Amino acid sequence: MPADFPLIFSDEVQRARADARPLVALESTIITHGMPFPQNVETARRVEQRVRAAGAVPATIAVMAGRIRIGLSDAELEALGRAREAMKLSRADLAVCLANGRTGATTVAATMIAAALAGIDVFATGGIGGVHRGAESSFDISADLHELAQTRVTVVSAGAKAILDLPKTLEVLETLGVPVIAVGQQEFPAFWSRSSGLAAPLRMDGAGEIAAAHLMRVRLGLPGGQLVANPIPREAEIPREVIVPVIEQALADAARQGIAAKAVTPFLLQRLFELTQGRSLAANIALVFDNARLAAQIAAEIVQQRQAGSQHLAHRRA
Ligand code: PSU
Ligand code: MN
Repeated sequence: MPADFPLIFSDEVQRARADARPLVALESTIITHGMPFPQNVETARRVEQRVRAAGAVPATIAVMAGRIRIGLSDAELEALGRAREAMKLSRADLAVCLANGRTGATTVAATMIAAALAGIDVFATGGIGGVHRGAESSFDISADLHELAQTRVTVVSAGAKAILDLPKTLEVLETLGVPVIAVGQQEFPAFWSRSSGLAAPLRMDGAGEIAAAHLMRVRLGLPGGQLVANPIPREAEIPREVIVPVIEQALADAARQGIAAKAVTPFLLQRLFELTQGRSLAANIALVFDNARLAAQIAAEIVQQRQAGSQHLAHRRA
């Protein structure tokens, strides 16, 4: 990478790279646009701790003052969590934000781009963006889906948020050739609920298998990532029959207020928080923690399997 390339590693991430330790990328839009202060900052720190506890090194990604930052200090996390003016960056916005020297939070799409540039294989988040309800007239389909089709990062999520049109989201992912892998169950999970009523196209039961599939895609030269859909832990879930009517209410409020484009997802999350008296946020935090753990295990497996593979090859060549 040229010296003036706008990508900066934190000391912790730099050391992990030097020692070839497993890394897990974390997004920042969930901090700036997905959760209220101060729970956002506290959650971001605790997510990092979960990654460390599970044997990997966390790399929270954001753009600060025109540089892509791979790994943030505590003070930087706090500043981002308090920032009111941070841009919400997807693929389309990233270069403009950098060129203008501005600060912004990376969505799933932009975090995948940054992780790939930084050589990070695995990324943990809450839920990905997808096909919004009414997309047949609004055309609102998250750029996250196209990113999964072209950037080689394994994304650990709790499925897609049930505020979206989940059947259409799965159809688009299939069209784009993105493997959608439910973990430990046949059903595609729906973020706050373990169940969506929809079968996931693929199922795997552990980090080792998911890592092997990631490495197989590399060997085949396939671009694009994998979407891992890890159901929310049982004790934290909001059952479907409880959350669905609340979602209908939030969607009706959004329609009445004419909320559109980038503002839709943050508006709905905030409205659900109010309508459930904070229960949606508690569930969101619990699922992100569990995704951080699973992502760390996958990242560790990828490192191990890669080493085992190269030893195996060296042995065969000898
Ligand atoms: N999931 C969450 N909270 C969030 C998001 C996802 O639990 O804030 C963010 C992610 O950054 C995702 C983005 O990439 O919402 C999708 O936004 P849009 O639908 O505008 O593409
Ligand atoms: Mn959108």
